[in-house]
Amino acid sequence: MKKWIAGILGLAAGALVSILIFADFNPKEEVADQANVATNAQKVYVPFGQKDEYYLFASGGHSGQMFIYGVPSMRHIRTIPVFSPDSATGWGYDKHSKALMGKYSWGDLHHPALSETEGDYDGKYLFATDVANNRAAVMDLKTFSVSDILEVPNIGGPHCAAFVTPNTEYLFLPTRFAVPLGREYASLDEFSTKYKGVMSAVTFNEEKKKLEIAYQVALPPWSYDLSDAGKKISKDWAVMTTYNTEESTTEMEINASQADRDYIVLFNWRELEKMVADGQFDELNGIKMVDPEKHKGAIYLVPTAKSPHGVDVTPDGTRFVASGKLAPAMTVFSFEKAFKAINEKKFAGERNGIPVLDYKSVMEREVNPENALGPLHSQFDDKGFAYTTMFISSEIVKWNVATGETVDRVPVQYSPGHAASAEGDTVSPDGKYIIALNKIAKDTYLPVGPSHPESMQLIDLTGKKMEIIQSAPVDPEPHYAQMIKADKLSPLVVYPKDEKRPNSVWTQKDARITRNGNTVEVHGVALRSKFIFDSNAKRKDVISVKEGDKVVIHLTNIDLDQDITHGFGINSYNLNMEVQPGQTQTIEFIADKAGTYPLYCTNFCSALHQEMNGYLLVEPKA
Ligand code: K7E
Ligand code: CUA
Repeated sequence: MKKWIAGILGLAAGALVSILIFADFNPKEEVADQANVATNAQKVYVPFGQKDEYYLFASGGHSGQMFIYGVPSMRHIRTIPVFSPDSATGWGYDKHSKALMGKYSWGDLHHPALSETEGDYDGKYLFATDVANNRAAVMDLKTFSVSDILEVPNIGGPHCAAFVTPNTEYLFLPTRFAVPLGREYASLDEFSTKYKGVMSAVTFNEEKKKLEIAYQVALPPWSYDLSDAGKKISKDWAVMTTYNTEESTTEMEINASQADRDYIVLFNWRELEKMVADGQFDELNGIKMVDPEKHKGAIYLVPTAKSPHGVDVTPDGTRFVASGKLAPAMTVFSFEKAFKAINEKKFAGERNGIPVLDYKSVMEREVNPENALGPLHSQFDDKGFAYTTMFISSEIVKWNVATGETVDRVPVQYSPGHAASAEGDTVSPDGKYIIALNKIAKDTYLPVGPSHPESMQLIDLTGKKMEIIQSAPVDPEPHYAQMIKADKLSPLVVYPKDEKRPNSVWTQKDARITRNGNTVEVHGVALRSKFIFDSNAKRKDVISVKEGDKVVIHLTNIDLDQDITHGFGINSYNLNMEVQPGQTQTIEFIADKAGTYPLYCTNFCSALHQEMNGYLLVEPKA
């Protein structure tokens, strides 16, 4: 009986809903919408033979990789393996990448940063850091591959990186987790005295293609969050947010949000550089460590709304904008006001020996769009507008930096972390597009089980209203991305032939196998469609070794032809590498399993690719 009544009520409710829907239905609007869909489709359609206008370099989060998309098509073009192995490219298997990966097999890549010249992306290099295992990486945009990975000692989780200074003088790596100085054992009861939030200044030696640590700073044991480098008038400075200035050591979810205010750390890296040159540092594990309590004059604190997440410097370098995360507001601060307070030594006190500036004397305005919740990160355009992601209310809010006025908002699906605007972190953003990097896709795409992909939504900024024109599912996890004009990059077509390159072989007749004690060294070539390891042998595509031998295989791809990549996999030896046109790669292993092992080209390279194989013969020990 009850069910029956409920059924009738349900039907009635359904009818009411249909009436409301039909009452709302306007055929004209429907037609207009279709026209809109068609225009939007045109905006993102990149016809065959044409290329996308921008590259988007998107963080792969805990996949450890870097994803590359074309904008506006939003097509995934390539993945650059960085902190995790990748059998498709042999990353983590060949000698070079294996050495760079060291003992780690995963990473958590949060923030890509393009190299800059005069505050503009120069298209030369791309940096990234690994929160999981304290590493920094640099990719060369000539080859779209990693040139160096540096493990940074003394730190715990460089989350707030990488961001570069206007001429790529430094990339700074502030950390999420405080650890005891030198990462010694220390009880958490000694958190406030022994633990530190260590920030590292890393430089890139372009000639050697190496990352190096210039110095570190032993900051108070707080969690440092998103950071940004200054520009123009603030070019010698950088800012980073903090949370857990409560210094709690457990149940952070509650305990790290007690105080009404946390801080923005404002630091002058030119001053820090001078201090280090003047010997104002202690040495720890071979690294110059600056203690701001002892050496003053470079670091200041600006109080801000509790537990901020992002802080972003405006393109003209005059302001920095902090986003509240827990407070529903963005706070705009003035660099000029901060410099004035610092020059006049007008401080509101000290915290852990670091001067605290007076909030009111540095703050320009608090921006509080109605019902907007969970502001995380801001991007900018060329017209003085900021675009802030609202994690909780799932939208992007466009507002005027100079007046604080909200001008537009667009709902996104769902919960955006960062957004990335075209040339957004430069002194001259393009203002054409912004991409919302959403944490949750829910019902947006074909379902693939309980967990769904994340999503990116492309938003057109050229009209009066922001308009979503494309959406793409992405693998975990889009934290941040940078969008650069494609014509700023000029990638190699083939690796240039270089006869002096160590272990390279450029003709079939120079291919050889040599033995030195227990080491067998192969200098081979790969070409369509064969391997030649030993030009004098009866079977030129066979490598014969003895069980227990160390085998070193150098392989040069002598097809100097666009996109003719060869692979090299050894059946059941868990080895694979890729050799791009003109490249020499090396793989090293111990032949610890006797037997017969087919080897083959793993990258489809010609009509006779399937014939491109040979054998590794491992003769058993007597
Ligand atoms: Cu906001 Cu790691 Cu940039 Cu993710 S962080 S969202
Ligand atoms: Cu070479 Cu397939």
